[in-house]
Amino acid sequence: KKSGPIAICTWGFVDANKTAGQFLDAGKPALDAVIAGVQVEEDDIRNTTVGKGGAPDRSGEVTLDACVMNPDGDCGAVVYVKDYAHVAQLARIVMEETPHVMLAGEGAEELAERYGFKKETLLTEQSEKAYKEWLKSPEYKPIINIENHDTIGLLAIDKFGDIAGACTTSGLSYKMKGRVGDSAIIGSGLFLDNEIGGAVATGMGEEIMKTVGSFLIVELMRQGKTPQEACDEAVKRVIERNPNYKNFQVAYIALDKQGNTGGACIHKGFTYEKYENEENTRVQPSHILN
Ligand code: SD4
Repeated sequence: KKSGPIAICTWGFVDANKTAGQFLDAGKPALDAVIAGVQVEEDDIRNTTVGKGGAPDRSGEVTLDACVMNPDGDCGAVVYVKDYAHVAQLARIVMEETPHVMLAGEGAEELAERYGFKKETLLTEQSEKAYKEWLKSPEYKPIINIENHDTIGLLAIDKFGDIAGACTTSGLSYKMKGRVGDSAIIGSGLFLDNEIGGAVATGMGEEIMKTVGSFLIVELMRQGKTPQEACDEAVKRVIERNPNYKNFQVAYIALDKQGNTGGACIHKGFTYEKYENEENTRVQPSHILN
């Protein structure tokens, strides 16, 4: 079966996923589609976990992490980026225009400036207000499902059958200064192999990194598991090694080269979007806890 175009993304990001799907339908390469898709959320100030409007760290600063992968297996990532919202595109610049895979902080910001990215304040009136409220009793307690709006990871298969992916976030709200999560870590927040398929993650980044979740899923698919079976196994890996799993969310979605998709999470409430045959639908993944 020849698959594609297909786009899937974490959480309820209908507009982002449709944008990616429409790029694919227009014959654009998967990498263009995933970046255009996630940019919808990087620009949406209502999303408190991605780009502009993202929650700050506990010192009040918004810092973004993102990565991308293309069908050739090339990848790029940026971490701890201030003042530039389009970090998935910036990760692409790292991939395509530098000899490196990952740039952090000032170095990444200088690259953004050099490539004409728009410099802007990422803290909004709303996110500043929420931060000031949080400061009144500053407790670090990541929320499990932020109204089905959170980090966006997007995977796509284009008309040529090639797979690309992107993942972008402001990280966990009120994280420690300097904290970097899974979303920019190739193999954790995102991994793909154009021969096999791809996976992206959302939720408690520390747990995703400890189990290298997205890489695990792709390798399980390589061994013959379906995307659904592979996602289930990756969630199982997390809960087996951490008895505290009731207190955090981890969710994965995956697709294989044939266009099959799957998703799994710890806590019910996470969903993913799937665009195929010019239609976008919401999919309920499997879950461990109600
Ligand atoms: C992180 N995984 O920085 C991201 C945050 C996230 O649902 O996905 N929240 O750990």
